[in-house]
Amino acid sequence: MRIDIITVEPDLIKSPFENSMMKRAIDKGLAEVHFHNLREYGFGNYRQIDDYQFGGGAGMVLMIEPIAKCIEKLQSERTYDEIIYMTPDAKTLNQATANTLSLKENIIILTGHYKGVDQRVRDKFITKEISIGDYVLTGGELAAAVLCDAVVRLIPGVLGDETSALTDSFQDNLLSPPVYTRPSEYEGMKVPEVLLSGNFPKIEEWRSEQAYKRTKEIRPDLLD
Ligand code: 6GU
Repeated sequence: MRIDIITVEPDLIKSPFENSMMKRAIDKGLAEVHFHNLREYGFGNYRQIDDYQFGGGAGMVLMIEPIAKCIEKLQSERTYDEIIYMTPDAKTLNQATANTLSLKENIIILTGHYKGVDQRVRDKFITKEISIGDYVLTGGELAAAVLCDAVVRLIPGVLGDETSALTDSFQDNLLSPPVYTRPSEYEGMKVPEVLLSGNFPKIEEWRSEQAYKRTKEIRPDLLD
C-alpha cells in the first residue's frame, strides 16, 4: 500500500512513521509513505497557500490552486483509490472504515489547517472525508497519523500472530474483555478462576460475556 500525505506540517506527522509498527510495515515493504509539503506548491516568494475567507470572519482558508497542483502531480504518476480529507466536520473513523482502507493500493491523505480548505477542493478531488472524533485538533496531521496507524496494522503481514488484529476491540463491534497475566494473585486480588481452568470453550464463553457486559456499560451505542 502506498500512502501520500499532503500537509502543511510535515515535521509534526513524521515521527509515528519512524517508530514501532508503522516503521516495521515500511521496513518490510508492506507500506510506503510519502510526505508532500503543501508550502512547496504555494504562490510567489512567500509560497502563499492560504487566504482570508470570502464573506469575512476569522481564520485563513487553504487555497485550491496549491492543493490542486500537488494532487494533479500525484495523479499524473499513478491512479489513486481514495483521496481522503481529514476534517472534524465529517463522519467519525471506525474499524469498518479502517478495514476497507487497508485493502487499497494507493491513497492520498490531505490534512487541513486553519479554517480548513476551500470547499471546491472537497467538491473536485476528495472521495472520502474522515474525522477521528468529536473534538477539535489544531490541524489534521495527528488525525492522519491516527488513521494511518489504524489502517497499516491491518495490512496482512504487518502484525505477527501474537498480536492478531482479528481479536481487537471493535473488530466485532464489541469492546475487549479484561485480560490478566502473572501473578495469579496480587494483594488479595485474584485472576478469575475460569482463566486458570484450561477449559478453553468455557474461557471463550467467559470472554464473550465480559465483552458484551463491558460494551453494554461503557458503549451501549455499539450494540444498536
Ligand atoms: Cl480529522 N482534524 C481536526 N483538525 N480536528 C479533528 C479531526 C480532524 N478529527 C477530530 N478532530
